[in-house]
Amino acid sequence: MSLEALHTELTACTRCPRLVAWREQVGLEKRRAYRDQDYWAKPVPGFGDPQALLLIFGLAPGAHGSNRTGRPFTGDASGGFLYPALYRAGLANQPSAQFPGDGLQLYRVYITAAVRCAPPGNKPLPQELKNCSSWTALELGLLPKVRVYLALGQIAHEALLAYHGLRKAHYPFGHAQEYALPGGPSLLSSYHVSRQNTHTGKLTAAMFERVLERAKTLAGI
Ligand code: DU
Ligand code: SF4
Repeated sequence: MSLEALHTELTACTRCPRLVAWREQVGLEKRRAYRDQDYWAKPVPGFGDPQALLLIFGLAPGAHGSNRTGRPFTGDASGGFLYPALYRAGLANQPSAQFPGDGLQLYRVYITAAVRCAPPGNKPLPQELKNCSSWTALELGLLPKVRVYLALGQIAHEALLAYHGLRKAHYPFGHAQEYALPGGPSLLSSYHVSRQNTHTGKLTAAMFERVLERAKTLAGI
């Protein structure tokens, strides 16, 4: 199966009833600034280079970000931090990410998330994480060159451990913490790029730049 075929199947997924209801409700109610737009309001497929060496693994779509635009981290504050950082690191051709078709391209990087539908309060339930892990398995299976995972936040970190059948007690999450997973890629983790972290100084641009440089070194980019 190709990534395009997978993404077509994915966008029809209705496995999590709570998330189906939420993604659609947000898409109908909208945020005032976006009231003239049609929200995507479906599962959000991954984006980037199919030959990626580095996989950036997020938590879930933002209600008014990728749940609106249909592309990971596109159109909200998280993406407004992430994509300029990727651009400065030489991993993207432009710093801005507004909507699919804006010309954005990633180099040697692919972005997806643990959960592909926007969850209330940005908090997926354990069952929802489990449901979406089968899409993770399919998507990662189509990205054979990935050498490094960059997990954004503890939930993403633990979802990748679960995917590899590893116990989270043996691989605790920490900012800039890294592990060589047995038989798998390296796992490097960062605080999530959410507004909550970037606007409070918990995650600064300099901190994230160092993590990206480390990810590039580990991946051989
Ligand atoms: O149609 P395509 O060239 O396979 O690209 C699909 C999609 O992926 C497009 O929106 C650009 C993006 N992409 C990328 O970001 N980096 C690449 O190296 C190749 C494709
Ligand atoms: Fe399907 Fe994942 Fe969305 Fe659940 S979160 S409905 S498994 S795409």
